[in-house]
Amino acid sequence: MRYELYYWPSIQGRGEFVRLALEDAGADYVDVARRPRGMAAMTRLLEGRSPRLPPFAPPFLRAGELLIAQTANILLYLGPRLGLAPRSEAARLRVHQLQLTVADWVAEVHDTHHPIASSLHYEEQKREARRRAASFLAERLPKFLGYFEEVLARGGQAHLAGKAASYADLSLFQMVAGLRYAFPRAMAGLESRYPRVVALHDRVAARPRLARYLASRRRLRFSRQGIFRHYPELDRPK
Ligand SMILES: N[C@@H](CCC(=O)N[C@@H](CS)C(=O)NCC(=O)O)C(=O)O
Repeated sequence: MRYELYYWPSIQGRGEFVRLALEDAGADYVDVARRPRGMAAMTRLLEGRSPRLPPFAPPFLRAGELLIAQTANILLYLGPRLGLAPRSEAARLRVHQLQLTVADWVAEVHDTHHPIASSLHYEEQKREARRRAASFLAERLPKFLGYFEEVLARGGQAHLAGKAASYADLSLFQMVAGLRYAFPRAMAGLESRYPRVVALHDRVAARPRLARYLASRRRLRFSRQGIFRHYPELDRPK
């Protein structure tokens, strides 16, 4: 099966959670919008008269006849096919639950720099962003990190869902990597409290296919266009 991933071509964004799974598995896939005329193809699917259920927003995935949107939903589908999901239904639901928690976390990270409206520039909501980021760093970031630390502690295994890695582990890696980029001072101050999360990040980064991907040009750089943005004034004060 050759998968077609549709996502904005110049940012990691939410598409990166899907890219990581495809790359880790060595799957055959096309990052459509990064190809010539790919953006037009993506726009057609978003704005054209078909399919019957159009995606609301990227990322979305074409897999044969299926067109699947919503990051966590795409990963729910891909997980078992890429060897990145546990076998039992109960364990798969647990991984999906963790992925939905990551989705909530991602939305909160986005809101640190765009607390009022995605359609406004950061510069037009700087004051609100400062307040939002301060509360995110003081309250929400420790709560999310602490939650995943506790899940790892209770599981007592190398990964969130047991011995083997799942797509939720890859996503947790991406959260740590993105947060380190966006909030280097806050993360440096917090990380020692979450040793299992940090160890998981390192374990995922060392997975052979992922390590090759992360060092390749296919891995887009973090930037001020994506979800994780570095604005020094939003980070913890020096
Ligand atoms: N809940 C969706 C959110 C998708 C989403 O917000 N996509 C962004 C890019 S990361 C977008 O293009 N949004 C356009 C819009 O919301 O109008 C998911 O997890 O996939």
